[in-house]
Amino acid sequence: MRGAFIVIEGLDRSGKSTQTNLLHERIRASGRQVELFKFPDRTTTIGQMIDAYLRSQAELEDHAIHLLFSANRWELAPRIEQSLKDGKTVLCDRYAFSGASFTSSKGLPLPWCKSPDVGLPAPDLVLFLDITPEKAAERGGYGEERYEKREMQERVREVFKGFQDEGGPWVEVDAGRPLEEVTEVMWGKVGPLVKGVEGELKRLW
Ligand code: T5A
Ligand code: NA
Repeated sequence: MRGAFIVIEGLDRSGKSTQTNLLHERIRASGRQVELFKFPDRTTTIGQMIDAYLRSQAELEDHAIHLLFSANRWELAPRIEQSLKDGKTVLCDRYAFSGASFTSSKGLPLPWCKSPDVGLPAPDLVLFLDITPEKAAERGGYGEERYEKREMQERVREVFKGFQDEGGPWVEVDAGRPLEEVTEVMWGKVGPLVKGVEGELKRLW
């Protein structure tokens, strides 16, 4: 048995970080081992460049910033794999699906956007927190960062929906509902995986 790799995706302000933190606590409280990752991880050298870009304090060419987001996942991939080998559940707040969705929504071809992430660990479950851009905009803090604009979020949502149509371990969650209800729906999917999963870790895409 190895740990399960669980990715939480969704539009900006859909509640990913709130729900990922709640799941983290809940798994820990159940006595199981769990590791939390978040992308972008703004603490690394690459992450600091991404942070400056997102806060519009630095300009970067579209391909270049995309490759930095991917490099940020690659630099942490060995830690993700080790945690899974150690039997820990890995929760990941955003991953390569965000990478491909956001950059392709700027107009770059989707196959190109997916290419730098080929070979990264593939999740056993993706929980996609779906919310309308209107509802997301009503939540705190929206509009402060580069991509938090209505038209951009609408395009991103369409690309995310395309991943869902590809099949795979993709579960859509209505994130416009009250916080506790969303948590319960997510726990229903996550709970059965925290004792570990059988089989080799797969690779993207
Ligand atoms: N990006 C990311 C790329 O372009 N390429 C990539 O490869 C990657 C990985 C930053 C940006 O980077 C882009 C995508 C993003 O535009 P980020 O650091 O994850 O990504 O962004 P954050 O600003 O940290 O997070 P989000 O804006 O995405 O918000 P969350 O985590 O979805 O939402 P959360 O939990 O912070 O909640 C937002 C607010 O809503 C409330 C919360 O209390 C909070 O105030 N809330 C609810 N209110 C009512 N009902 C509910 N059910 C609620 N759930 C949460
Ligand atoms: Na977040």
